[in-house]
Amino acid sequence: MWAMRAGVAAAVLSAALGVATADEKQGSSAQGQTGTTTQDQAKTTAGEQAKAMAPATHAMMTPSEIKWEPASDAFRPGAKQAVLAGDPSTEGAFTLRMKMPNGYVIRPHWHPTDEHVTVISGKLTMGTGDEIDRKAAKTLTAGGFAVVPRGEHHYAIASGDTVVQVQGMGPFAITYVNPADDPRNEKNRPQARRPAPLR
Ligand SMILES: [Cu+2]
Repeated sequence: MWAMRAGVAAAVLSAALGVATADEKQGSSAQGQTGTTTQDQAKTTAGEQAKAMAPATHAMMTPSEIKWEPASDAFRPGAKQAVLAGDPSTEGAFTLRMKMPNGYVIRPHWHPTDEHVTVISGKLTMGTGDEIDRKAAKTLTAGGFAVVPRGEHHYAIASGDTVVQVQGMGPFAITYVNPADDPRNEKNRPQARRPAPLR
């Protein structure tokens, strides 16, 4: 669900174009970390290992010190985001938060990496599949948690002002099941239908 500072947002969006590659890389490094097999570990390049093992940058913040910004243009207008740790556009662990207004919907989508979601406040109704099905979905209140494996199609709906924390291994990207739901597609943007101002 998620992204980022301006520069990071661009990188994450471009990462969406290289989903297969990112998926492969992530798959091998994720398996390497859990020590599944030595073969998998051998596939992990030295560079990836160095990045994965690099120490995190120290950070401590009160809730009021978190700096919010508009969510990336991969999301419909109205959501805000804050990257708390790491850089979702590159390899390595990241933590971000997303703030959504009441009724905000993230249409069915998937990510090239696993997504860990913790509800901080409000309510998030989540479900899996290619269509939103509120009866089959589950509503998570503050303290609720979900893991969405990479590639799994899922969706989310906020009830009340809602903040969620998203953690995972980058590069993080979002692909909508239905391209018509992707606000990055020029024709889906409301402003694209407005005439250009006369000069
Ligand atoms: Cu998601």
